[in-house]
Amino acid sequence: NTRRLRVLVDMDGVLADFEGGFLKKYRIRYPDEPFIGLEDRRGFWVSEQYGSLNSGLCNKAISIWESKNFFLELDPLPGAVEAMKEMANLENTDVFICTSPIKRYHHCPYEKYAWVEKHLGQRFLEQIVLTRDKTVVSADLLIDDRPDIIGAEPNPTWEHILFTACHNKHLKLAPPSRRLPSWNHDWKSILDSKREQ
Ligand code: UMP
Repeated sequence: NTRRLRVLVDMDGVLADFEGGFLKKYRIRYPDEPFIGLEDRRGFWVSEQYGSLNSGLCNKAISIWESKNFFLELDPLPGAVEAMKEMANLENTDVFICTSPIKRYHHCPYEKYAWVEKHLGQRFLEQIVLTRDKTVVSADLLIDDRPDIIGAEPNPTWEHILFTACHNKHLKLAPPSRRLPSWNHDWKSILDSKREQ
């Protein structure tokens, strides 16, 4: 009589190293421009913080993730691939990758699928949810590094677990909000806390 647990896992900043991949390619393409070290990142939007350095840098930042192979070539974050495979093999557990593609769609949606196939295997292609609005997707948990997840549904079914990233690590969460500091921390206990409720 156990109900299955449904977990949504975000991709950029949780499974794939968007921030590291961005900074590396930005510095190669714009070696004479200023940049923001990962320890100085604040706020979810990379483009906004670069734009605050000087206005031309907003579009230069955007040009990086709009380029072919940006999303495909992101490295997995430490422990992410192992955790996803383990989570998918847990009893009574359904895992979905829930990710928002950029609106310039020429490369990003294709490359997200290709990344999942490359790092997680073909069977994970069944588990992908591409949406710009995660509030309309129902689940018990959403593991995501974006602090403010809002949309058309004012009362999402999921509990948001904030995955720690360079841009959000200084935020003080209001209780009862919870974090997952990395995939090397005890994510299974967070799942277990939502079972049989
Ligand atoms: N993104 C931007 N601008 C930024 C930072 C990220 O458009 O400054 C994109 C990259 C991802 C998406 O495609 O936003 C974030 O999606 P989620 O991690 O919320 O799924």
